[in-house]
Amino acid sequence: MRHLVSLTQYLVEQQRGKGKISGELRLLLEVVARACKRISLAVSKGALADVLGEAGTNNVQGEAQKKLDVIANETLLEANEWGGHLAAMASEEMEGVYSIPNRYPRGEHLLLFDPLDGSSNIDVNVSIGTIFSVLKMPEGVSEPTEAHFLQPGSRQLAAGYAVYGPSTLLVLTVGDGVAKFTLDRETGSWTKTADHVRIPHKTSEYAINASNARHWEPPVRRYIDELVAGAQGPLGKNYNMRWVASMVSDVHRILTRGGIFMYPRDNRDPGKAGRLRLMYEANPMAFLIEQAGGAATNGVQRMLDVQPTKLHERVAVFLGSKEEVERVTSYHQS
Ligand code: AFP
Repeated sequence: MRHLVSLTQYLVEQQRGKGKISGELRLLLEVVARACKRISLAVSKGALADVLGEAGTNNVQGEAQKKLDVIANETLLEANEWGGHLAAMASEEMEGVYSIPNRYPRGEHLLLFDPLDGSSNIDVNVSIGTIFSVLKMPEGVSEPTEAHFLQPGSRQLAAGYAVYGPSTLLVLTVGDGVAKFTLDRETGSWTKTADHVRIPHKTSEYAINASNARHWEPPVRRYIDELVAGAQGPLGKNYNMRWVASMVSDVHRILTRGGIFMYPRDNRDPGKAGRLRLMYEANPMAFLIEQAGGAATNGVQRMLDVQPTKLHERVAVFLGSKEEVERVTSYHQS
């Protein structure tokens, strides 16, 4: 029988064989993966379990919360608060930092997550996901605050996402490349189905919400015009476009077959640097993309070098196949 590698075995290898992660980080990742299984179960029940539609509340971003946003957030909090592997958590769905309650032991890690990314797709049965990022709690700090989370993405110890699609997948990096796991619903285990994933440097596929074109800044308009010009244009080849409006799904496609994903800042709201959040969307995805040989920038600098100033700050995102990301970034710099 073919030897199937489970997530646990992969993490034990990373801990004991390669010394890439600590025992506490291994426990953290296993707990997060287990929480994603529970979220996947809720998502898959859909209307049968009354998990669709609005929750009737707004999140810190002022966005109407879906019932599944709240369920996913609570699932991650409840799964992670008692294990002793975390000092605190932060979520797209919560304004402030969630410190581990005093009745539980505290660990040395910080966990950030977008519990359910792509919420606008829930009610139309399009793939959605969970994005997570792990940082180290600074030494000698007893009470974690927002300031302790404000570390550049290059400090991440691990990052990943679950995508709740035709199959439920977990895609993870601990700094030793990118591994993909498929949820085996018969055994309930995450089974490794790909390792050392590599993104092609070149691509013919791009992802952007083209309805915002009139709001884009000149470098983005120039780049998209060149893509649309195809073989007759300066890039000399035809391109295809995809936009799922679920970052996890678009990034998963890019990790699987290449492409470039863009959510640029636009002039709809000059105070906002785009729509996506740095700490729990752009940074974890940037870590994965770089580990797979791609590139990720905010248009002018490497994403993982951006110094955060606020927990929920937004950032322009250009990530995917290295050649295309470097091209559009160079247009911003020229
Ligand atoms: P929701 O979670 O509110 O659906 O937002 C999803 C998202 O943050 C990201 O997953 C998508 O790439 C992006 O927003 C889609 O934004 P547009 O709806 O403006 O295309």
